[in-house]
Amino acid sequence: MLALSCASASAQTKLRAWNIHPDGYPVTEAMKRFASLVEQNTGGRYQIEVFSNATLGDQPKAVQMLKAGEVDVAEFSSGPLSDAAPGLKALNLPFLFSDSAHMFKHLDGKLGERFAAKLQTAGFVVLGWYDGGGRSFYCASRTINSFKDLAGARIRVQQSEIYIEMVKLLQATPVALPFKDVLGALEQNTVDCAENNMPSFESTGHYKVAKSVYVTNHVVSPEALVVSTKLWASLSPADKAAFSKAGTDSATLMRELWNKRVASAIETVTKQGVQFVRVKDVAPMVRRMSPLYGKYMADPSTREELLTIIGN
Ligand code: BDP
Repeated sequence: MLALSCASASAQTKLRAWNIHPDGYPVTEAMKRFASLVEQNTGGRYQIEVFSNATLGDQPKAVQMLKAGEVDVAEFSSGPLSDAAPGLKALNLPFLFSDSAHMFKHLDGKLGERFAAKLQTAGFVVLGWYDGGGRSFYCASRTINSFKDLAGARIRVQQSEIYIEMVKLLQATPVALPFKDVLGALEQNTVDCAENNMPSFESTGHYKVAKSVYVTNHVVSPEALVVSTKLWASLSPADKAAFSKAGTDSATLMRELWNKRVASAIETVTKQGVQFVRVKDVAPMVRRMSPLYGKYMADPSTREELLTIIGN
């Protein structure tokens, strides 16, 4: 008995998971489900502790930590992830996907496998594609009736090259800040605007300061549940299958929770007086983004995927 319990105790591996969101957020709840399924599917040999609210560091740092195998599991937005795996940049191009269904049509198929292969080469093993939703601009100090009203604004962006490029093309000033610093920056008027999906706009409290949303859905992009290649290489084939199944199941849960949270976030912020202006015609904004399309179309690491998405 004693020998048995010692053997199982020593065979237990504790893993750390990085997460940027708070409790109750779809990403957090799906990661917790992933952790409990891994534990269950491996007979308790793997235990994952989810560290939420970016307590282990901001996202660019966590991307590097995961790549180096210093954390084992994480959930990343495709913006910061694409700085470590440039082949992913195609996924962040504005107006590429019309909505999440269009995006998952590709990601749940061959294209998802191709992106996952690129990520694996860069140190990240994808176990599930989560929904990053559609991102729109919102401002504290101005009402936006056209994308031209964003010109000259200081717009907070993720610490990611493609977002910086996008905002420059709007003739605005990109201010790259960690997620947790955005509310303070809006309050202190060191930025005028930010952009995000509705669940993050609501969960962070940005809506309390930024009351004007310009609904562009300019980026519809995925997020990825990943484990380090270091952890992956240490798993037996049976444990790999157990982790993969847990990842797929957690992504299914995430997407369900996401759709509900988008609806409830819009309801909450509307009650709090947020005004939405819907973009009437995206064509002028798309034209403004054309240098980005040109750049990534000419780039051999993104071209083939872009052509596949554009063609379907
Ligand atoms: C949220 C993403 C999160 C990003 C954040 C941001 O889920 O990963 O860090 O946006 O804008 O929607 O920084």
